[in-house]
Amino acid sequence: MTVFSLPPLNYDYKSLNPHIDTQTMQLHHDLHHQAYINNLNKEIADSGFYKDASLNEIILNVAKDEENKSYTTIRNNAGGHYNHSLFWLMMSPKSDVKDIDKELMNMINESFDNFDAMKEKFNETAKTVFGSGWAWLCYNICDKKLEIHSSKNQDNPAMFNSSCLPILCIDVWEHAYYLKYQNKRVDYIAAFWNIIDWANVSQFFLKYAKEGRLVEVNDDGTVDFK
Ligand code: MN3
Repeated sequence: MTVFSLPPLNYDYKSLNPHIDTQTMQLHHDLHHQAYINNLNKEIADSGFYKDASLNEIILNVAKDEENKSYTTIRNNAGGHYNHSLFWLMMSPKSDVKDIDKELMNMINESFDNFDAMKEKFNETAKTVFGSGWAWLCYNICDKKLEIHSSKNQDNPAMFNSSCLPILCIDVWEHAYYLKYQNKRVDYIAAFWNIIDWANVSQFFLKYAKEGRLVEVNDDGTVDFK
């Protein structure tokens, strides 16, 4: 049976300060992400549903299993494990826009006219998620363009459209920002741009999305950049 586990962060909890505070990182990683993993492991153990599936297989197939009694629990918690695993890799204390690969920058310019227009659309989408959810920059393999989407709860865009492959995301659940920013979600979204790991985002585009593949998150939450 597949057992899912928590990936370590590639940086210290405190290293994203002042943009994301230490306590938020600790609670978010150690407790919130771990809870999705625990709930996912328990549901699979109890139900036998998806007992030998990889995390990517669950993400890409769960929407077809709406009739299953484990559907909602698996959808929420597999989404939680996948999305957070990716989110930790989207961030770095050594963020530098110069790390954006040229091919990705060309795709941004082609899809949105320019970088700032993409950023503005991403921010507006993140700001207007009602309740808990995420905003996403995705590569659409049919249109061969980048698109921006939002999702509710722990849904991932690829669950409902396997042509829509995420390369960048922001968690806008209150647990991601409330300790430092309280109700000022907009300030958290603005700060996020100071800690984006553009080298990793570029790899997600080049090695996965552009090749028509959903970023492969291993069952232990790590990603192989191959
Ligand atoms: Mn979260």
